Amino acid sequence: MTVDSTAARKPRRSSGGKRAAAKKTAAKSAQPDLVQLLTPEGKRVEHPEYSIDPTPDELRGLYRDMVLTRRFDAEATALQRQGELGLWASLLGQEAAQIGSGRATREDDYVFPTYREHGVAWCRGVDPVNLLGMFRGVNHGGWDPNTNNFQLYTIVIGSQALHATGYAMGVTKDGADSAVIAYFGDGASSQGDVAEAFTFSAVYNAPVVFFCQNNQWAISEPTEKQTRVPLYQRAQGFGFPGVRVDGNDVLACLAVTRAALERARRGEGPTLVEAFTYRMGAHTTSDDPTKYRRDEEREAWEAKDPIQRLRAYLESEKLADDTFFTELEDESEKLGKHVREAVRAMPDPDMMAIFENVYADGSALVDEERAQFAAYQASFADGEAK
Ligand SMILES: Cc1ncc(C[n+]2csc(CCOP(=O)(O)OP(=O)(O)O)c2C)c(N)n1
Ligand SMILES: [Mg+2]
Repeated sequence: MTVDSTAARKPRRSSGGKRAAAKKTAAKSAQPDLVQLLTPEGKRVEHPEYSIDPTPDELRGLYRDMVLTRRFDAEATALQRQGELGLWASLLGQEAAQIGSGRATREDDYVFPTYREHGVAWCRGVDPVNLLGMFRGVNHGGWDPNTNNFQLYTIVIGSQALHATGYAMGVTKDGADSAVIAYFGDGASSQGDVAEAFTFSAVYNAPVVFFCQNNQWAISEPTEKQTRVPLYQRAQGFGFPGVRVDGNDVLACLAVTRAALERARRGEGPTLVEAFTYRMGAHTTSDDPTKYRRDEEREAWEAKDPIQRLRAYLESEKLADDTFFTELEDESEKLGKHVREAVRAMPDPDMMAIFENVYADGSALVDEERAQFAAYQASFADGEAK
């Protein structure tokens, strides 16, 4: 007889009190271990490890960042629907995760994004119009990474975690005291690149923060298909701390990321931050989430909207008045109009530009391809079409 089956035959607890206690413990351990500083209703709560005391100006600034980012994102989606962009990956719902973590970075820190980090790009001072150039297909990336220490968007899932780790190892060799942050998603956490990045960053004690936005979906795959344990717990197996933060709480995201970056700067190595959030929109404009997820799920997350909860706090504490909200609305509309006009005015690139910047010193193969393409184009000239 096995120990387990003996245990199974033990009489059940008869005391109602004991049963209730056991239920409570089980319920507690099943709950995600979430760092939260602002409840979904907009109430400030304290956390013993992550205290933060932003000024009213800073709070209004975070709110403004989120509102403008959402407005820009909505304009980009509309532009794609009208044929002005090839594709758009919306950040709707993830504003707090991105603005909180983005505002935690220092100017000399270095950021490695995925393709959805429009809010982080905003915090780094990247011109939003440049983000759209890439999705319109008129440039090779859109911005110089070294101007704002913000790498180009990376579509190859998880690969930037390795780039960030290598960069962070370089920071240590340079003797600099800056830190690096790599963004990726719940789906990316299953990639080998991410596991390799965890291993290297841990053993080389690299000053890198892994910021995983768990938005519950990797296109149509739910997080349950990525992991059997909460994602932040993965870090423990690699030998560095992991923390789960309410990704719809901008204050908690700011505090947790700031602490992780400071830890990295002190030479204490990597941290995994799992921002527990939700992708309220489609994966990209090519996706239709109604095919694989229920409206009720989205509605439940809408009640935890990152912008609404900060607004509720600003209003209840009288930290912002009607003039502030009205002016911000005007500013949002101006931003939408500005990016729309700027995108439409973008000149089409020269057809041959695709062959530029492939290799720094050129390549015989690219030269051959360029010549072939030029000949093909020339074949369409008047009277010469074959
Ligand atoms: C190496 C690689 N495999 C597959 C894809 C196709 N792909 C694009 S986005 C995506 C899902 C990523 O999900 P997640 O990491 O959760 O990020 P999210 O899109 O939710 O922000 C996949 C599989 C890719 N771009 N790169
Ligand atoms: Mg995801």
